[in-house]
Amino acid sequence: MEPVLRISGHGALAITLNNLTSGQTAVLDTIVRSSDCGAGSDPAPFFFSSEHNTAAGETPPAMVLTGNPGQLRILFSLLAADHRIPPSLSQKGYSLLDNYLRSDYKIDCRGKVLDLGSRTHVMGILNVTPDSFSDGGRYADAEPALAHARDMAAAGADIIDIGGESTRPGAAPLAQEEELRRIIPLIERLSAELRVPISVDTYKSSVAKKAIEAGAAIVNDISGLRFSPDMANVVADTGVAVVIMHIKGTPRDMQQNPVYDDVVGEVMAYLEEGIEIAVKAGVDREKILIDPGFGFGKTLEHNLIILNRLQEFRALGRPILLGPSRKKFIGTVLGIPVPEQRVDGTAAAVALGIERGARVLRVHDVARMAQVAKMTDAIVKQKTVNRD
Ligand code: HH2
Repeated sequence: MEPVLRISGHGALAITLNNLTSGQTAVLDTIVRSSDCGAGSDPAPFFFSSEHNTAAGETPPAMVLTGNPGQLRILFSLLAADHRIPPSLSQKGYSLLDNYLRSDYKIDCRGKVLDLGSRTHVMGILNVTPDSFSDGGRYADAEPALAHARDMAAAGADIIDIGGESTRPGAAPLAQEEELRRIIPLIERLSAELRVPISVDTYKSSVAKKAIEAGAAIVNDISGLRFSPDMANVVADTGVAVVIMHIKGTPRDMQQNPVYDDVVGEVMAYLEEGIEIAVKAGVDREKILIDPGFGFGKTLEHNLIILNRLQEFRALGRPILLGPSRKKFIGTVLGIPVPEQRVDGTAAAVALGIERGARVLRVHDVARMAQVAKMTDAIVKQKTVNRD
């Protein structure tokens, strides 16, 4: 079995290594013990067995390697020079580190460049639907929809995400003609009028194609390019940016007892495969964003684990978009059944998400979440400056 590596932490990082052979573990142990890797005033790197995995029996325990980025780079260079260790291990280690520490993401959306490294960006939600879980019916007509999009742009939205089909739990698929009827005139108007890029929230490649012709610069696909076999080609051929989101099941059945062995590992694997599907079809990797998909085939606990361990998704090397806005998991924790009253809970999820690496927030309450993002950015930036 190939070694599998995971990373987390800031300052001192922790890399979890699964599937190491006992020989590889012994070599790594010797290398770590025999070198402080230029630790200086920092603690020396540490290599140990992860406790919660040692009772597993036949499967070797997960090992954990800790150290600051400089130390870990030195360790991987020592590993690369050791013939007993497969070269893939140190290569994976280097790319894991590079991805995890990367923050200079810039997404070119048909000439409108989103500099995600400079600050957290806000994607304002425009649901042109009669039945969305939070704002269904409010923007179903053209005039209120246009006014809301303009308001969100004025309030600080960096992207307007337009969706014609609700994907709330239990929702049935909508016919393509109706979805197009709802969104295309708005996309035409708003992409011509607003300075911010327009994103289309659809999993249908035929709808995405027409939306791009109408001016959309981003495809936001809740199925991560899986529901429409042609979606990756449409994105590749048109050169637009794409959000690859994780879902388990379909909107209709996704909340019927979703089960995972390892929710973070499985969601990451799905997103990684989605990135490979896109790149294979010819999509520029630099135009891909990833999203763990809050509420899409996840229990309350799954959503909380994902948010708590969001930093691990940075290992995929693509900017993270988060969509916790007003969702049920927030209502469940707070005991608030009305989605519009979940704004403070959304703010908590947004602030913590940014601290753990989210670069784009998909939200209903643009003005308030733009403030939360600005304040959280200021705190997070300060921490980074002090560490340097
Ligand atoms: N959530 C919803 C829809 N699209 N796209 C991304 N990338 N991430 C999300 O979390 C996400 C999404 C569901 O929320 P909403 O659009 O407000 O509701 P509805 O599907 O009922 O229209």
